[in-house]
Amino acid sequence: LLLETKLHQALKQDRLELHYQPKIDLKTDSVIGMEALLRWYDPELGHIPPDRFIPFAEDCGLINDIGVWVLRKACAQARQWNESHDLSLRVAVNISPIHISTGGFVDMVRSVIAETGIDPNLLEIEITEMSMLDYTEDLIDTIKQLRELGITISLDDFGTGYSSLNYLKKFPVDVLKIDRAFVRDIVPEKSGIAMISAMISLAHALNLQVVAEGVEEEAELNVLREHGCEYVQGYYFSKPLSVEDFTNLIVNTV
Ligand code: G
Ligand code: G
Ligand code: NA
Ligand code: MN
Repeated sequence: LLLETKLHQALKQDRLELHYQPKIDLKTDSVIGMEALLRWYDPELGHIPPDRFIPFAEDCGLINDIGVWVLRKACAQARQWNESHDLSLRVAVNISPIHISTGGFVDMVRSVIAETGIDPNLLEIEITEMSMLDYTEDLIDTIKQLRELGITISLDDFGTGYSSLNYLKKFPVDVLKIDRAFVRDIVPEKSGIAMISAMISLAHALNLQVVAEGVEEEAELNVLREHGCEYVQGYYFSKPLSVEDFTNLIVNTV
């Protein structure tokens, strides 16, 4: 209960923060967008990682309010960066399967787009593979409506946990994000390369683009490049950055 009260207050008092991790296009080696990642610092409890408080927020019913807050904040920030620096960065926001399955989700997104003035083509929504576990026709319909607005839909943490290739052909997504567990296995194991190569081929066969997460080593990057992966994220390029640090990055490199 203490944690719930604190999280609720942090949200109401605007004390949650978003960090942004650059996404790199391997064709041009340039930053083409960023993933918004939540950070929560509590004066008494210290830094609480999203791995801990997101599942908690899903359990206690705060996740939808958090999702709206994140979407608003990320869209407003992306718009500002794009306007100030004459860029077309696409911002990716993580949305909980609980939230996206809530009635009125598409209307909410539509109003955030209107309110922040973001170009919907520069907005991406990441949903985890978990969302597909017991999907409904309503969820598929929601995703279709979001794509009709111009929003990119990506399937996060692909290959972990509940993988079933069956849903992939039913789900109208644009991008497949290969989980960093697979990237970690690239070097030095040969079977790791085979897995990555197969995942990229599968994605391309389904007309999906591929993002590899958690790229830390040049050797990993080389394998991904060789196998036609389009985009990467990871510490090799940059960890998630505060607004100030991300601003410096785009000022200096984009
Ligand atoms: O930020 P970090 O790199 O520690 O992320 C840990 C986990 O928390 C990831 O699985 C990530 O998807 C999730 N996460 C981070 N920010 C958000 C958010 O804004 N909303 C949701 N639903 N999950 C998030
Ligand atoms: O689950 P999701 O993919 O949304 O979350 C991304 C998580 O991965 C965040 O916790 C982010 O901080 C973390 N991350 C991003 N890049 C790297 C990396 O290169 N290595 C590792 N170990 N973690 C990373
Ligand atoms: Na994500
Ligand atoms: Mn992921």
